[in-house]
Amino acid sequence: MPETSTPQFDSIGYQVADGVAEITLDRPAVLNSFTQPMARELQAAFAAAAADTAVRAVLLTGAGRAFCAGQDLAEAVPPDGAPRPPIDSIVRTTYNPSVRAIRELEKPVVCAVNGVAAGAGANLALACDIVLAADNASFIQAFCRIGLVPDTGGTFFLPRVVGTARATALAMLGDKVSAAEAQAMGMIWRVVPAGELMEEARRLARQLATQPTRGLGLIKRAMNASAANSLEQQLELEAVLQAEAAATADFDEGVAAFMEKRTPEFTGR
Ligand code: T3D
Repeated sequence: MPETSTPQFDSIGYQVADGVAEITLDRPAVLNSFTQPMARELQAAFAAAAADTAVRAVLLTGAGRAFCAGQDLAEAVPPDGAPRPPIDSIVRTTYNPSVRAIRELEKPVVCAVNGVAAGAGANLALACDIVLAADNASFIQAFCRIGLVPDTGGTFFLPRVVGTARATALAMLGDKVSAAEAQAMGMIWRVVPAGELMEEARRLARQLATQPTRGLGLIKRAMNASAANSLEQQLELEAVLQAEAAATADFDEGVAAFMEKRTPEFTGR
């Protein structure tokens, strides 16, 4: 077994069990809104999950009654006339690397949206691979309510998952979208009764952690590229990725198990 040490953070929970790194946004008094230190910790947590071969899936959630209320507005606009930090720099150092950390991790990321997901919090959820939401959760593109533009990849992910018409209306109106509406418009994978959310999200993440990890990572690479590729480019990429997937021990195991009519035991190699 590789030696791993569990990193400790101030505003992020990080635990590894059963092949799953569970990452919890943990500033519940302010609905887990983002400060720059919290974002740095989130990025470090994803880096730890990437480096740890025992981690084969990630589960992202929030502590308390919210998933994440976006940027901590007290940090973005300090009271009493203190100088305001440049917002473009906050976006570049807080949100952009966090989205990249999720999209570039070649392991599945499940998001359990346990309550309101607003602003950057809503779009952080959309950056994940499979999103479950509690039936009392909601999604708000809150940016327009304070004169801002969706960030954290919102203008990338949202039109792709719900279409331009809905994405534009959500971004310009800032309406609260219930979990059921989010599922109906294809924004998330599934709504779960609030009391069952974490059990279901952990079951799903553990299930993913027993699957062919490298193959799942390659599926993610294909999905990432799909947004910008032509059909021809994507067909070629699929051929390249298939060669990489077929060279894994998990492919050998999957075929052998099929032929021998037994359950495969994937190792993530
Ligand atoms: O740097 C930049 O600005 C650029 C980057 C921008 C990225 C963004 O995410 S911009 C969008 C920022 N987020 C928002 O505008 C959402 C603000 N929050 C809300 O609209 C509401 O809190 C919610 C709709 C999310 C939830 O409403 P509700 O009624 O359930 O809760 P609440 O009472 O409003 O909030 C509870 C507490 O959390 C409250 O503190 P208190 O009064 O108990 O001491 C509230 O101030 C605090 N809180 C909630 N959201 C934030 C926050 N504190 C700081 N920043 C927040 N974003």
